[in-house]
Amino acid sequence: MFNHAYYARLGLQATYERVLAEERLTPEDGEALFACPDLHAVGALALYARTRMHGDKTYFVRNRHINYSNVCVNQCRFCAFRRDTGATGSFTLSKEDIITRALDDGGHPFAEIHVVGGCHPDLRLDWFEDIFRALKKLRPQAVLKAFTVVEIHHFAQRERRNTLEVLQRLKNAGIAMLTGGGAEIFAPDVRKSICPEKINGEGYLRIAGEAHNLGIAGNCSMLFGHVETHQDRVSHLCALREQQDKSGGFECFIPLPFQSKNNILAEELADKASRGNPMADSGLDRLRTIAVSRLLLDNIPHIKAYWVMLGIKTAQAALHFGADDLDGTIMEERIGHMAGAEEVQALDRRELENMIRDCGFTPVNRDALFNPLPIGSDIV
Ligand code: V47
Repeated sequence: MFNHAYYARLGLQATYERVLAEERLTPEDGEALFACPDLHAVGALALYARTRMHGDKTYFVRNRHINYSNVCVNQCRFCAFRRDTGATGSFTLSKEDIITRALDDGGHPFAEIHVVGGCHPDLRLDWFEDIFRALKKLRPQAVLKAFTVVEIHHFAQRERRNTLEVLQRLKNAGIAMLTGGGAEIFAPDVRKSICPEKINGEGYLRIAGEAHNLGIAGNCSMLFGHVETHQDRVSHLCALREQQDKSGGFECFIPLPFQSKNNILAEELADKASRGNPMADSGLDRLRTIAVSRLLLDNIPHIKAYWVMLGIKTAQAALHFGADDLDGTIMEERIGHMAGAEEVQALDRRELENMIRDCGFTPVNRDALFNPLPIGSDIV
């Protein structure tokens, strides 16, 4: 069924030919894939591209997320996590709390320690440097992954330094990788309406490029399913692809479906939905977005099906729609759960492996940088 003639009937003949010839897709291809009525035809192309890159491998990581604080100077309208200093529900962990969480690994070091919070008004860069140095000493095997580009910009502004200096200091303290959050949607009008204080798209990409040039890898992401259009998604993906051509440090792309509880944006959208919002969230839209991401991002090795925000069942289906990574054990997560994510807080290694095998793929235990780890290494 999924042959040349069928794609020609769908108006996707040129796209189909480009995928088979391993040629770069155009933004118009991306938009045609979003408009195509047959989701399976789009998914089949993404599965083809995913299989060419990774065979039947699906990656997972034994990791621990640590949210150091939810106090944040920004007021992103989609965020259910942030609080003002001293507000009900605000928290800031002590250095000791952070280290205790990272060491709570049953004696089997996590392959990734993932540290994010908000743009805190008071916590200084040297406070974090001490923590990362201590963690690196106590768990030299763990890859330290911390902050988004947005926090790098925040430290630079707050401490009157340039972003390169902030990045170099974090690298010296042991950070190997930046996390992928904070990209949201680059389209200036949408960005201004959903996260007005956040650094703009050009700034995001510039700092990501600086990190890559210093040898700090990173992930990248897109927050979708709110007020953006398909065209905004395609432009966002193409901007990431262009940056990757220049600096090459993005390991993985994470499509983050908007979680619609406890945030102002969700309230506004609920109001619109009652009047027939065409962008209303659906599982099928999530799968399609993952597939189009795989097809457009030909130079970013991995696509993550983040089970926390997609839900476990959709994350499993996503492995057939272009994703090749499930993220990991997580242990504790607040950003998605406070915004309505309904999955458990943690999965263990066996559960992740079974999820992958049940879908017909071969699990690969990895570290944060996607280096495969030896079979049988460390059980949690
Ligand atoms: O930066 C916030 C997003 C991000 C909502 O790098 C929301 O491997 C949906 O970036 N609905 C944090 N998304 C999560 C993140 C991440 C997660 C897992 C792995 C990695 C990685 C990165 O979550 C934020 C923001 O973009 N976010 N609120 C919401 N209501």
